[in-house]
Amino acid sequence: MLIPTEGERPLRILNRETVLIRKAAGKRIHDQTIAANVDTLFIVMSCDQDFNVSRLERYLSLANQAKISPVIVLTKIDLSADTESFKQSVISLQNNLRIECVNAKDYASLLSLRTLCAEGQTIALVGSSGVGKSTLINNLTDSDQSTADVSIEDGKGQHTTTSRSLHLLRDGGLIIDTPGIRELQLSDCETGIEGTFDDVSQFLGCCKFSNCQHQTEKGCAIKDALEFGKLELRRWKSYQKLQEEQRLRDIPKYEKGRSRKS
Ligand SMILES: Nc1nc2c(ncn2[C@@H]2O[C@H](COP(=O)(O)OP(=O)(O)OP(=O)(O)O)[C@@H](O)[C@H]2O)c(=O)[nH]1
Ligand SMILES: [Mg+2]
Ligand SMILES: [Zn+2]
Repeated sequence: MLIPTEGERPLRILNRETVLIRKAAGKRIHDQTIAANVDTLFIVMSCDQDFNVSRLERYLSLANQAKISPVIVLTKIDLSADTESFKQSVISLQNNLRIECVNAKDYASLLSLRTLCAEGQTIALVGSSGVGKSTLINNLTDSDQSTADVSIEDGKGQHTTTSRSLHLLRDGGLIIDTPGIRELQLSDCETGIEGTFDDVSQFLGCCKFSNCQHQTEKGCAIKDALEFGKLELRRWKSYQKLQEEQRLRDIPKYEKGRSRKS
């Protein structure tokens, strides 16, 4: 971990060019900055029961909102009999999405990730507890972050990393370890969601009625797209869920009950 030594003072505070923000856990609505001036977001997910496409869509929305290049890092390929099927589920999510399948414990397997680790590059890691974020850091840097085995019963991590930390990559760049987040709550993220779901957005605004609710209306472009197999139902539902969360986030608390009933 990079800790300023005695006598070292910040020379300059850089402007925030990119900011990763999430909604903080808890009842009160407030934002929490995860990291700033990040070039690449490693979205880490393991090839086991942690794997979840909807959660990946959440993380992709976060990256797209911040205009940070996402890389999906699928870990624990050494423990999976069918890495290819995990990879195939990810490929369709976004055009030109970079996917790297690794054994985070094996340095040789990280060769392709290292091309992103050069001097001048800053990387942040996000993903559930136990997927191997700190293991990756330990192999890409000279740091010694604590790691711990996942639970035998449910395969979940133990929330070993409890705070964010910045590390110098052996290849010259910087990398930020973060505590595991299982249920990422998006902050103001409408543009990021639209960007992540361009298969959906291409039909929005194409319905006959401009106030179409995409339910039973005639001339609904979304309904037609679903019916004719041009849009996947899971993607549409996932998009709706994220946008609904955005809508509720913007409604003051006392109105939320009313909004759900109506
Ligand atoms: N076999 C195998 N084990 C891995 C791999 N990646 C991580 N592990 C193991 O998975 C466990 C959890 O790894 P961590 O690096 O602590 O996971 P983390 O994402 O940092 O977890 P939190 O700090 O709790 O958020 C450790 O026992 C690692 O050795 C991998 O690619 N293959
Ligand atoms: Mg960790
Ligand atoms: Zn419609």
